[in-house]
Amino acid sequence: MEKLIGQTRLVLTQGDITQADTEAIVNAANSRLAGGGGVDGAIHRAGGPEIMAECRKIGSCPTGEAVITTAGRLKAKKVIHTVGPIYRGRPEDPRLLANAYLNSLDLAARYGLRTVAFPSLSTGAYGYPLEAAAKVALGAVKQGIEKNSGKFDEVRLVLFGQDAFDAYAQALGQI
Ligand code: AR6
Repeated sequence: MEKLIGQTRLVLTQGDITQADTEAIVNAANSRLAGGGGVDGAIHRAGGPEIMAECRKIGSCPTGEAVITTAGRLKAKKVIHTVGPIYRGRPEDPRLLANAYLNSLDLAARYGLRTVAFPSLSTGAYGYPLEAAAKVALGAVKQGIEKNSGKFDEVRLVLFGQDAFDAYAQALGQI
């Protein structure tokens, strides 16, 4: 499923982001860049120890911001690590979630990475409700594409499972 935003394809797919053939893949990290479960665990396992070695040098990343490392053995050239909010139903949750997408796209644009794959940030261990997260995510991705006009060929959301895909498909119809 996809939608054209300017010259950029915004694509929804279902699958495992570690297999994505985009130039950059985004990791749903924690602010200590310490590794963990979910997508974070899968990316470090598939990409190998070089990624964690660079994360250690960087040290940390505040919620809503993004940092970049090698992608090790992955097909991607770079991994962008961003930190979504732990969902608590606070008014700042959507802003922090949007910032994670926006800052990741700004970083990709700055590095000349023209294709970027995201997982559904914050909707696993961090507990952000899927429907609400999908709206914020796609709104922020659209804004990030428009802000970095001409910098991306494709921005892809790689969704894990049918429920996540359905939530994003519905939100895509609303942006
Ligand atoms: N490819 C794509 N999506 C995936 C994959 C995969 N291989 N594996 C899981 N998902 P989560 P968060 C989906 O928990 O909520 C970690 O421990 C998953 O179904 O990975 O941002 C970090 O170290 C869910 O929809 O990230 C942090 O401590 C989505 O990815 C914390 O979890 C995000 O789930 C971050 O929590």
